[in-house]
Amino acid sequence: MPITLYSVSDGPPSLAVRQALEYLGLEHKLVNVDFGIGEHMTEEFAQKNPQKEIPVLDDNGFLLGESNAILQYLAERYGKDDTIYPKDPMARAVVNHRLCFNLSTYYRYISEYTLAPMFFDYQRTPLGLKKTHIALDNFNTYLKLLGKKYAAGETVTIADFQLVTATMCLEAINFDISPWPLVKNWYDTYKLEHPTLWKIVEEGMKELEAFEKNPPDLSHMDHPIHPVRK
Ligand SMILES: N[C@@H](CCC(=O)N[C@@H](CS)C(=O)NCC(=O)O)C(=O)O
Repeated sequence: MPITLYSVSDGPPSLAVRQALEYLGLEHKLVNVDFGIGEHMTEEFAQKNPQKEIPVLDDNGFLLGESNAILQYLAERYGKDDTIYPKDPMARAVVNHRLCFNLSTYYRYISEYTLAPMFFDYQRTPLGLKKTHIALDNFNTYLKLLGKKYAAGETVTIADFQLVTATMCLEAINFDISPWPLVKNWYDTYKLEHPTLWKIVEEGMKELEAFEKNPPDLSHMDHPIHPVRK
């Protein structure tokens, strides 16, 4: 049985995992989960992921949620070498640090500012903007301290897959990242050096760009957490 990924076409965590599948050359089936109709909130989906979140990996019956865990699993199980997830403890610690930073701060702040008001009844506030600046300041500093081409070293790792998808949310709302020159340079380099991976991300970015201009109508949704725009 091939690998199945339950994903959403404009979801940054899904797009991060899709880049790993592409990079590793893994045959897989993509099952699109329809966020708009709340397919991920059904009891059937909860059997796959009790958190009712997308993505979920199904590797021959082995079910795994949380995109960071999925990336780590795919790289460890299927990586031909250890480039995208180094075995050396210090190099791996830096990758893990970036993955944690993305989950706790970078993607969190960026998605709260960019995506939440796109889909739900939230506003972009000065506090949200401040947090986004903090996220970018932090990442710019990490790039400076490391002094390498990519987020955790000279070559792309699974951390870049996440950080790139988070950064594209800013591009989708036409947010200028040039005041963070190292982030901008890293992002541009990634697009240039990894066009096939970037294409996966870009497709999601275009969808978000369209939603930014024409917000989706989710008024029918009964969301357990987010206020729905009526
Ligand atoms: N920490 C999770 C987050 C996944 C996540 O938040 N996915 C979004 C779609 S992009 C989702 O399923 N949200 C559920 C909802 O808003 O109802 C991961 O990295 O996999």
